[in-house]
Amino acid sequence: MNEHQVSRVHAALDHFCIETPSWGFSDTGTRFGKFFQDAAAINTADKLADAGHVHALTGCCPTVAVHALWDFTPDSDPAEVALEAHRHGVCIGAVNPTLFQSQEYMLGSFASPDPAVRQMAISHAIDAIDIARRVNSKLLSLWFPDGTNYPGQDNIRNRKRHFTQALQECHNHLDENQRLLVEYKPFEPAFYHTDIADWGMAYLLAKAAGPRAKVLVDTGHHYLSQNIEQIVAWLLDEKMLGGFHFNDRRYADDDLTLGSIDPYQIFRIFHEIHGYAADQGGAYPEISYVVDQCHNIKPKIEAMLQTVTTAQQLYAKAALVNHEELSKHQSKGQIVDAEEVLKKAFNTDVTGAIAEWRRGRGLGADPLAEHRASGYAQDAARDRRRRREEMGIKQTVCFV
Ligand code: PSV
Ligand code: MN
Repeated sequence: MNEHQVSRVHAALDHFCIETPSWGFSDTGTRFGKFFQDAAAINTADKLADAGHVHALTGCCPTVAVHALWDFTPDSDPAEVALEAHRHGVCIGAVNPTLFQSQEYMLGSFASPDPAVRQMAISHAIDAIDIARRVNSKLLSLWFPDGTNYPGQDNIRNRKRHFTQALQECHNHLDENQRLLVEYKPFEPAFYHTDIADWGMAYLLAKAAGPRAKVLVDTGHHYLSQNIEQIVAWLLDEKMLGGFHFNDRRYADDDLTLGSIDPYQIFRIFHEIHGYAADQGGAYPEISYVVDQCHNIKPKIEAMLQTVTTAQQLYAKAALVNHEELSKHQSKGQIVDAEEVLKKAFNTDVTGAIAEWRRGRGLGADPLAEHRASGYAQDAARDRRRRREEMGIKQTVCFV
């Protein structure tokens, strides 16, 4: 890599932050069960400690996404949670209302046919906006389980209108500096139709909700072979891209660690973002990058570090695309040369430049190796095993 390339990598890393999810540090699994780890977080304080540790090692994860019902009990003081985060060197990021586990939501939340349930869901989302305000977060991130399981089960157009109204109501409660993100998903847990099934539906609902509503792209929430970078390009062009939930998948919403299956796809997504910024004279749009993964058979922190460092690498590689050369080839229809511009950037080894960037910030060159050498996981396992015993929690553990 020449000096110019190294400085492009450094400039990209200087502004690239990725938020870790509180739920990525606790025991999670699939619907077929969980495999327990002693070192997994028991409570919100543990999750924030783990998130702080990941940030201390990587220097690029200063915020933590939280889920309203998982991280805030009805009697907990949000300001205390924010303080706890600060104690670990991080801040609270996106606040996610939890609209998918209460029994009332069997037929949906914002789109439930029962007006009382719709009201309950809206009140919970408004409470989450209040939590966001009190923890100084600018983001309310909304995902809904809503949909139906059988043809004829409910009126799809009515449900769409319920969503529009409810999102408008939420939008009315936002502060000037807060934003609302609408996430889409084609199926699961509803299997006949999902109310916000794709980016077009999320786009229309966000538009109808108000100017501070944008679309959130979860990379796992697409049908196989869908061109996600095209969706990203369109949303960027419409100024409607609000954020990402990053994970990888082989089949559907597999929630695997980022880049484990298809790193080139994430590179192509980042390329669209760098290309857009280049067209805007180097100004990057405000995009929230959040990890959303459920690594149930990898040690939690190691999996998080893998995802974060992979995101940095791919973001850095995509920053190396030579846009002038690319558009020259594009305008002449030089397909092979145009594609080679992307491949050349993707195949560049950025490891040295990233290590240098880390050293410049007083960080170790290899976060995973640093983590393993730190003994953090062993200490957490010992402490959390003892606390679980004291709490009367008995579980067979698969590994530390
Ligand atoms: C749903 O599959 C989802 O992607 C939403 O973003 C939730 O908030 C998250 O997963 C919870 O695991
Ligand atoms: Mn998600």
